[in-house]
Amino acid sequence: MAITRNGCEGCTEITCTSSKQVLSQEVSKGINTAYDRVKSRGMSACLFGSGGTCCRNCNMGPCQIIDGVEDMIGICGATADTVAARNFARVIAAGSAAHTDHAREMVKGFIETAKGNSPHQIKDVDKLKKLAEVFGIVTEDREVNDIALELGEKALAEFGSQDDEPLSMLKRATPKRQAIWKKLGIAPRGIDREVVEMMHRTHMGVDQDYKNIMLQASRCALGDGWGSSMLSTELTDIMFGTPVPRRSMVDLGVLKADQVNITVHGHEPLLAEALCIAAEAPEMIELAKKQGAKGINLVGVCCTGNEILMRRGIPVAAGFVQQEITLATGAIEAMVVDVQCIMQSVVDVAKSFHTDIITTNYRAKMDGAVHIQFEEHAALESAKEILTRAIKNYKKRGKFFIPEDSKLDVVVGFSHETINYMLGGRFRASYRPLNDNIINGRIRGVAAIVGCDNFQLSDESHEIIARELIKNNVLVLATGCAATALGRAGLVNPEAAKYCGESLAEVCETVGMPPVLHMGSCVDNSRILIAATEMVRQGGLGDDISDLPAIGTAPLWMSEKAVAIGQYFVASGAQVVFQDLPTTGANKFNKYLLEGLMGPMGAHWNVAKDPKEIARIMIEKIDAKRDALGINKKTERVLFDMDMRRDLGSEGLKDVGCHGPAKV
Ligand code: SF4
Ligand code: MSK
Repeated sequence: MAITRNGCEGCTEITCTSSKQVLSQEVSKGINTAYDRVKSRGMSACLFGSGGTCCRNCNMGPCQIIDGVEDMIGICGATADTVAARNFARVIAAGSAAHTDHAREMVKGFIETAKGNSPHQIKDVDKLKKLAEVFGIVTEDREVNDIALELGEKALAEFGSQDDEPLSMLKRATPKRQAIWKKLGIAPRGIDREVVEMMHRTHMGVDQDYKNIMLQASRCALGDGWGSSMLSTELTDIMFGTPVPRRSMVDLGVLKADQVNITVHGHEPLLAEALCIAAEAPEMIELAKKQGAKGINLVGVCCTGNEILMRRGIPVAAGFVQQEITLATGAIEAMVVDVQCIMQSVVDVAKSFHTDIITTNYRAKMDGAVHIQFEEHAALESAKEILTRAIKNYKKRGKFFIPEDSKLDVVVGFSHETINYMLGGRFRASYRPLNDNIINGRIRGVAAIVGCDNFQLSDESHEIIARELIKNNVLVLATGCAATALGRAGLVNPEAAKYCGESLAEVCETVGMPPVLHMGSCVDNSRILIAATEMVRQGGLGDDISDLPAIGTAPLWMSEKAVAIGQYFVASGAQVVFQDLPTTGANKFNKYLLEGLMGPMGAHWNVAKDPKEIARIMIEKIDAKRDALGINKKTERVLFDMDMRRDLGSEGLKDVGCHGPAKV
């Protein structure tokens, strides 16, 4: 039995039914997965690495520091706190860089769309105009594409801006938060600049004060949350459509025995959207039929999956931890990948089958994969070339196994606009009903469960936390692979109201919404920032995000992006709870993250290993905010009468394009 970095035994056991089913079949015999590798590693993780005190920032090292031991500081004199802070800040810089490079591609794709050089069009004109206003762009009496082009160009300029002016999107934050950023000098300027400055300040012999390092780490993370991630989400919505509630399915049972199965895996939706359009082209369907298939079944993996799930209702087969297992079904003709979270091992797993791994982005190639460059200016042609290669593999398919019963209904598409309409109705869209329900105690608070899944920690954590929260009347917002895991657990569905505490169940049943609202991919955590800010703006819950009875967790974080997200939540005033942080080897710095950030930021990190303990902390923090707001009084329970149902907007889901709670 392996001992993981947490010293925890046995948490590598797979609990997911569909994964277990696939791995128990003859077809997947001999396939080596990450679960096997974690088990066979047979040694504890390096204490210096996991505690954050191994430094290799210069060639006098690597230096392994032991906090409190005189001779065990760096050759240069760097202390454990400096080293751990530099390492932590570099994780944030790397995570922010990933979101930023993704966002830049989306903005460039948006500009090409505005110029008419892509198969896409501006779909959400209302949102375009609202965002244009944020950038000070005149919208009256102008062509849609004209406004979009100016917006795209202004947005692109913010990546490389050398001015000391704060990013335009920061204006969307509460005045109090903007004042905090200004006072601390952490309002991000150019998005790329903050990553560069972070890397510079963590170079040998530059910033050696952990508190000062965390100021820049916050600025860098805010440049991600309120800059690149928010730009990506908003421009993607404008171009591909802002998500509205729709039904779909998750888990490996969405693969189809008699169709060409193609998975799209990664993050940038430009390619996935083009594949969706191309897969409907008559000549592609005809080609599939010629190969003996009944059609083309495009399904998602990881966050590209979440993007097309949210906007098109295309099923998600798997989250991060299931990517190898998806291939081990033997039923995949091609796994088409772009950037981020693609394990190199998928190439090896695919070799046991007829499956092609198709890389599509010059920045992300893999030895042994087929590379077909996706060209945005010829998006449909690229997409068709990729599909053709995949379709032609269908005839080569050998033995396969699809766990057909493993597919769960989900209702997804909860953008912050949807939540607005859903609760307030089309004609009086507002967060007022949500705030009122929090104030009157029907909804105890709001919790975000976001981020990855991970082979080193129990894969049931998301579900355990979510069940505890909704049982205690806490509404859950979910993104990324966490949302997929919660979908697999049957919680992203209005019927899951039966697992809620009485008052949250009543709200969910009245509106017809799930108690876990799927808000999209990992860049879409910026939706949560906007939703939280709207709640503040609506009134009655304080004057900053830090006053809200709201909290986030990324329990199974794997990617550096999750730490960047955690830090932009904290620097925006929202507390977060993770299962571990690579900072435990540095006492003062660790304490600063877990307590000290409260002073300047109004929020801090929390750590708890056990999922039930995470839920307990989240509820405790929510209650503390309710106490501070003076809304934690026990109120007499009031049953919903017809007027209250109308107030809650029981027509909500219908308003945004669906047909009422029962038929969403
Ligand atoms: Fe060692 Fe200092 Fe160089 Fe880091 S920067 S490797 S602590 S000498
Ligand atoms: S894909 S970053 S494992 S959420 Fe966004 Fe999932 Fe985390 Fe990758």
